[in-house]
Amino acid sequence: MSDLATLEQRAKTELAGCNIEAALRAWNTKYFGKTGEVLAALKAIGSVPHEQRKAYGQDANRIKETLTRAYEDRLAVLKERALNASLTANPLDVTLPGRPVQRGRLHVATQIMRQIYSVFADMGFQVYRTREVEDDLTNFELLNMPPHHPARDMWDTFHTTTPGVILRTHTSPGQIHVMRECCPDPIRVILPGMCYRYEAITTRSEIQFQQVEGLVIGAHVTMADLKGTITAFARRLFGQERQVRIRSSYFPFTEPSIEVDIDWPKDDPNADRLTKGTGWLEIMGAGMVHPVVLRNGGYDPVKFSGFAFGMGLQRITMLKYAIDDIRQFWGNDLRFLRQF
Ligand code: FA5
Repeated sequence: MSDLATLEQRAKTELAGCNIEAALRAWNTKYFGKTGEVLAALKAIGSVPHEQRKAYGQDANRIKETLTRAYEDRLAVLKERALNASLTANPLDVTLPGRPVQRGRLHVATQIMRQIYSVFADMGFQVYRTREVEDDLTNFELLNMPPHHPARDMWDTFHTTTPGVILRTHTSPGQIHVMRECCPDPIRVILPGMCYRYEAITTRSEIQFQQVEGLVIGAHVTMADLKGTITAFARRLFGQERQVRIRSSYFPFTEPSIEVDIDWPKDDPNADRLTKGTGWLEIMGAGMVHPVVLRNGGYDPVKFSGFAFGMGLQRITMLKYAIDDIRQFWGNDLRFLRQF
């Protein structure tokens, strides 16, 4: 009996000294584990002399219950203490607003591309996509530029390891693809896409840029239709106040050929630098489809005529927002991109 009293006292003192949960669990194993002292005391009931057995048994069971309750109480105290400690160490301010989720947006070039689609869709144009990797034949020869034609100098490009396979220098080879697919039906399409040129990068010229080609083929298509279409497009995209200038030019695949400029915003301090002092920036080349090209596309130039244009998407976007450097488009600087 005195052993039981000692056991109870010792267990209680040790329990009071347990200040962390791990120590408490070790205490529990020591007294209540398979070989624990409390279980040993209970097992010993059978070997106690008969006359003391009842009192011993009652006492052993009472100690078991007292210590179990004391253990549970101590565990609850330690858990609460640990919770309070973690709350004060890492205070959680539930009133703090959550971090805003970053929202993506369309690149400014894509936004303008979609505006261009919508302007031409209203004029009855369909979008036709063609390849970026072209053969020399379609990029040059079928557009009336045989090998060694001096006009090829205007469009130096990147070559693949397969001879005659290049990255297209303009969207004009798409004219051949769409004509061959649609012939002899009339055509009214735009062909958007990436172009590549091996040339010096400047504030107005990149080695990679997007163009939107236009092609209209029909029985009585005239230069007046081309002029009307381009002017209507420019008014819709830039507003009534901006000016459109049409100059005569030369392309091997159109005859006659023109180039189209838009006036740079007058109040922009970079106007002189970007327009080389002229006040204008060129946005496209255009003209009446050359009879050789019509024939290469399968159309009889006696019965059909057509116009084509190829505009630079980055130049158009620069003009719209007075962007002073074309390199911003692929620079991936979020400070630039977030403005649109
Ligand atoms: C052409 O590419 C002709 N294929 C356009 C054409 C199509 C003429 C159909 C007649 C009929 P050009 O090289 O001028 O032409 O380019 C057309 C437009 O693309 C330019 O006006 C300009 O807006 C844009 N552009 C040309 N080179 C670059 C460049 N390096 N960086 C950015 N934009 C460019």
